[in-house]
Amino acid sequence: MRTQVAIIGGGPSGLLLSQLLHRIGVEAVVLERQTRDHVLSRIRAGVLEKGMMDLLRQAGVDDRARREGLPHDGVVLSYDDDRVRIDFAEHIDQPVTVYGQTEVTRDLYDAAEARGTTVLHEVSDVELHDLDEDTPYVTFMHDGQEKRIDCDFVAGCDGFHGVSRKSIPDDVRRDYEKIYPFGWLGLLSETPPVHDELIYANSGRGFALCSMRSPHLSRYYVQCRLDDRAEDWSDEAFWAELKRRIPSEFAEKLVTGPSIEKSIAPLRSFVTEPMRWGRLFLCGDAAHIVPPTGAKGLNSAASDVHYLFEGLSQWYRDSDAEGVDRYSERALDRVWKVERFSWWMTSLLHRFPDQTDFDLKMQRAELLYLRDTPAAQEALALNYVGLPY
Ligand code: FAS
Ligand code: PHB
Repeated sequence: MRTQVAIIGGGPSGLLLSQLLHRIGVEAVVLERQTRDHVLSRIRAGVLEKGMMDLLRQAGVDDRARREGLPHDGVVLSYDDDRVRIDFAEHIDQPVTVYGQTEVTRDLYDAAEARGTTVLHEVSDVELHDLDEDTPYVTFMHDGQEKRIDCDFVAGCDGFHGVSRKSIPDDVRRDYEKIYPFGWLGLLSETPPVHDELIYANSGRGFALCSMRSPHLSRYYVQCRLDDRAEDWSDEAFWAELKRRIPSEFAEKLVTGPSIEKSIAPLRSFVTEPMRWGRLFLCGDAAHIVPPTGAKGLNSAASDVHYLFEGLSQWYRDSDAEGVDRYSERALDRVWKVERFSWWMTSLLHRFPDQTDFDLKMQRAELLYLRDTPAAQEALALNYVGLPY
């Protein structure tokens, strides 16, 4: 088999890139190790930056997101019963859109099917070859047979546990990592959200987040221990803990109900450099991970896809390598700013096991400074709604 771009991974990064390339007549094949249903069963991100919405429009896949997505002009941060609303409209007049990653991925899969772009599911043993040559190729197992795809480029969109990052030689690649001493226990419930905007809460018992997917579907998180298991938490225990962590005004009106999904995500900051080696380009979680506190994971995958798509377009349209040659530098410049914001939000809003009384005073002072300082609110708003590409 031959194609122009072999894409490893059928998550949001790989699917979005394949649909953008299709729009300009560049052929791509997506190799995904799971079934479509398995990919769609994952409950992950919930907030889309304008840049992501614009890319979905560019890919011709934004209809449902614009119809069903919820534009949000602000977000609430609280510290026990103190709180501040960050008003996006006041500072930058650019909303975010609350629309689940699951729905983004579903829309991308539907577009791939409607347009006949190739997504091979349940592949295994994917290996990347001759990446430092002009004629790279990919081998893999599919339907019980060994297959080979010859291509011009390989896009490594296969997430943190994929094969692509590890295909860059150890003496070329440098990894940067910070592991946080807690996780997030997430719960999805068919209940009305407790507030019409997201609430990020820092309390004496730890962090909590009140989010949503629609006016009838809520998504909540509480900071939990690394050795916690989702099955250790009854719904009642989750709701009781959430109520203790959010401001009492909201706790009193929280509508609880049975969980339809409950899972724990570990938190880490991670970046690999470079994001390009020869004809291989890493995108999204394959290259970097952020703690979800800044709602940046999916959105920074989107900015990678933007830079890579621009570079590939330049290559195929103008036979100009400038965009692909500068991909890693451009993508990493924004990635590190997003890593900083996600680390800062996580440090501001969580309780750490080794925190001293002085550390707690610093956290509280940071939140009160935010509450009382428009310039600080503007800085947070700029990062939350999305830095420019
Ligand atoms: P993905 O991991 O989504 O997709 C990679 C795909 O590659 C997967 O479908 C995988 O099956 C496939 N793959 C892996 N290895 C392969 C191989 N060898 N061959 C073929 N295919 C292979 N972000 C937020 O903004 N907010 C959140 O609340 C949030 N919560 C998260 C919770 C969890 C548990 C996780 C893991 C991530 C969360 N994220 C969140 C981040 C998440 O949204 C990612 O940023 C987003 O999925 C990135 O998309 P991709 O880069 O496509 O990677
Ligand atoms: C979510 O709705 O899942 C969500 C929203 C904002 C975050 C993290 C997760 O920062």
